[in-house]
Amino acid sequence: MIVNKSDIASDNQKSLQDHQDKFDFLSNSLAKSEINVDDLVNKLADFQVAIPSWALGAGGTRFGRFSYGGEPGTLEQKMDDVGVIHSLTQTAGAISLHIPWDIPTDYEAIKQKAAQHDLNFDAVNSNTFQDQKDAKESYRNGSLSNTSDAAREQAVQHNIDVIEIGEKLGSKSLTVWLADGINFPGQGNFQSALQHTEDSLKKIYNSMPEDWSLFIEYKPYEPNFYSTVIQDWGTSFMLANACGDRAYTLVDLGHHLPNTNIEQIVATLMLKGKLGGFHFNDSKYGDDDLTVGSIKPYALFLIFNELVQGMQHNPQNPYPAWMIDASHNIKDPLEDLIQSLEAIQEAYAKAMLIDQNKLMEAQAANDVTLCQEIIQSAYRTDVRPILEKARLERGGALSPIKAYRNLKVRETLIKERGLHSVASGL
Ligand SMILES: [Mn+2]
Repeated sequence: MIVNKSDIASDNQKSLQDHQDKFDFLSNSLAKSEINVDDLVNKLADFQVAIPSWALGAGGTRFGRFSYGGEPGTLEQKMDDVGVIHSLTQTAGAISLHIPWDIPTDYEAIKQKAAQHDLNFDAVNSNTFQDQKDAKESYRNGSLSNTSDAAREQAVQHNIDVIEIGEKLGSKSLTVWLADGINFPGQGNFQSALQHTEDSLKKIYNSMPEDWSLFIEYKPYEPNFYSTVIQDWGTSFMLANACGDRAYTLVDLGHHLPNTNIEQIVATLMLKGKLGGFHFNDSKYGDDDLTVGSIKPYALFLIFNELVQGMQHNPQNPYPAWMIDASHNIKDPLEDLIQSLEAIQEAYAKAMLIDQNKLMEAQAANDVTLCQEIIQSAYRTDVRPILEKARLERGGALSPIKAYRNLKVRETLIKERGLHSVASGL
């Protein structure tokens, strides 16, 4: 299914005047604080977040999975779904492929599909957290950290294969997330597991083309519940440094223990030029992969404050690769992704409203109350008219969720693919 610009434009008509009134009011009041609204609109319009190929179907837990009608059964259909989201939001201009779930069979056709939907190929993701059919070695006891030379070699080779697939599509980075770890004290040796992981990552790093980057993701627990080899940002940072200049840490919002100060991690990594990628989601208790901004929107805003500052003042840090990494257990996955994109843009826009000069003055004067006032005044501003404007100018929907429903996207997908289609991979 393709959502046409003309259909979106006619759906926008109903709320165009309302949008204009709200936008004029907001831009007038922001102009008094010497904020350039056009600049904000342009920055938002340029901000593109990748959608992973595994997020277009219903997710699930180890207890069960409730599939959603009209799920994409092929990579082509997944790209069509990202195309729908991008048409409506104008902020999902990239797809991140998971290998081996989404190996293209016809590369030219896939590249054409991407061009048709105006999508780039973001980081490719390897998978050594489950055994593949006919694989010689098992990852039951780890992949890059496995005590078996043969298992480690197989895992390294898989990552090299993923890089080759990514190269054919125009990707420029590889994301490695390892499930490696142990469930019981004494089950494994911490030092040799870490050393094996470092040695394996170096082999992968040295196999990358010169214009590629390696992103090393961390996670404190799950699937292992006693120890994870790459458990935190410090371990990832250390491994990235061991690999080289083009290896970076990847921060996934859900991969932290409760109450971790993620904004401080972001600031530290950007100062050191090592924040390569960022995965968005939200969580209440653990890695529960909820819709971005649904639980802790203020924390997301504080994180964006650091990201904005880092993007402005840390030329040593590359522009990060953005991706949504969430699981949609009961909501329509496309609606969930649209809501996430809106929450990301909202946090980004609000962070750009913070008067950094005034904040620095207040910090220098140790005026704690004023510091808080400056931050919270930005957070309390309703920036949604700016988001609407950014979408409108690029041909997107004023309200993507309403347009999605008015244009009967899910009903059409069910008609095209059937009620019982199941997204491949999950
Ligand atoms: Mn992730």
